[in-house]
Amino acid sequence: MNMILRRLSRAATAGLVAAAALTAAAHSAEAADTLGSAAAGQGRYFGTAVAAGHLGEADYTATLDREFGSVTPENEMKWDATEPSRGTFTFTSADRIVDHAQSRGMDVRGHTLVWHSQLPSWVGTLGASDLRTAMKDHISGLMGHYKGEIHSWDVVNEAFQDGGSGARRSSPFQDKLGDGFIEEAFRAARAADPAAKLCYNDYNTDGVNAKSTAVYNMVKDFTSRGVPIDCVGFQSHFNSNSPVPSDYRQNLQRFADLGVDVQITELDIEGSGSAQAADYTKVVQACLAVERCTGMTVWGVTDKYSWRSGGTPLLFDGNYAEKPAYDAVLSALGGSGGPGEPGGPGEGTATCTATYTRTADWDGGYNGEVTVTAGSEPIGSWTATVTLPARQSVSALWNGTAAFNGNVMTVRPSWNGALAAGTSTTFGFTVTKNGSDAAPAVGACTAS
Ligand code: 9MR
Repeated sequence: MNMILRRLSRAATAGLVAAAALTAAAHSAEAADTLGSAAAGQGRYFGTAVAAGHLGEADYTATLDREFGSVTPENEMKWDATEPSRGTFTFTSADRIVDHAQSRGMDVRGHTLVWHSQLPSWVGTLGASDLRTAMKDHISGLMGHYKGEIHSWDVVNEAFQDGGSGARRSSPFQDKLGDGFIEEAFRAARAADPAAKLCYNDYNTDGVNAKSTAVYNMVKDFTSRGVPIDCVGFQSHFNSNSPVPSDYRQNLQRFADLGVDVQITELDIEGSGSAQAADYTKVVQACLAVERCTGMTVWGVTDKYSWRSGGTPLLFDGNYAEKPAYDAVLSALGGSGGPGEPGGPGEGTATCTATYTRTADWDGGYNGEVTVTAGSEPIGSWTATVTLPARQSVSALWNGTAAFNGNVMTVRPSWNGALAAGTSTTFGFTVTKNGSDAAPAVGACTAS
């Protein structure tokens, strides 16, 4: 059953059936000139966190409705908001967001079922057996209310400590139920809404590190034992203390290789201008390079309502103007108006440069690396040529695809074609010397 049909159960009671079906159709017919439609063209969703309290602001909803294909209630589905006292559920604010999204054809991410924070105090007073029951009741009550209406749920959020230990974080759940609370939560979630993707979500797990490896080991254990888990969420809150990791893509890929989807769930990057734009490009390219990265969510519509508003980490400024980061994301998603598209910023002026360095050397061979840098306009793709000295041959190539004509190797991007203005990517290759230690010549870079 598709999402629109499944939505009818709760939407019907609110009298929204016709509107939901009609606007969903209209949404999918839009041209790919918005974040949501460009991402959809790549088989991904592009979403944002939403606060119910801002839905009355015309510019906020206009931007939300135009640009995004998925929404995550920023606080409205958390335990303190939905079950402030035991057994009494309140869905007013969350329903407002879900109804708004559905009436405009947007999908909804659920955030979050079991978390140590924004937890009403009554939960912490329960003994182990009562707490287990309360946790399962919370999951079934909340998921049941939105059954069939949420594409992915953060079932457990932030259960691991920061730092090198890979240990679980202290919480009422961890302290009273032990490590097993996580799988108990996932099993209860599968029973409550079998159609929803069930995710584990955390922060500082975006690169390969002790914390992400601890989560990785848990997911590996779950998949090997048949504990129901479908995806891992990477919050991706970045700033100068916590920059976009250089192994971000590799980290997403190693989780995907376990057989789960990966999602970027709370993306924001403090900064401004082209540096911020370049970081956003890296994140989008990493997701697009991983087949099982099914979508991205930024943690808010506008800088002025961000939890880190001082760091201006989002795609729209406080007046809802598109920032360079917005252009970079749209461009990386291949949206129209992007590089090389009619009317796009790169049309006719896309340029790049390529520079070569030898990065490793041994008796019989060496590794070369070429850095491709976009000029003053964003580029959608590039081509670089490397001419090898006589006798040398290439035995391996990474971050690019090669075609050979005699001793000329023409390299095109594999996943790393789109570059924001002034930003770079690299490809590398291993050469067998066959008795020649001469350097290869890197020819002109062409961009489109
Ligand atoms: O953005 C949310 C902010 O409005 C709340 O005050 C805060 C309270 O804990 O939670 C923020 O969202 C967090 C999310 O739920 C989980 N990951 C970290 C997010 C930023 O703190």
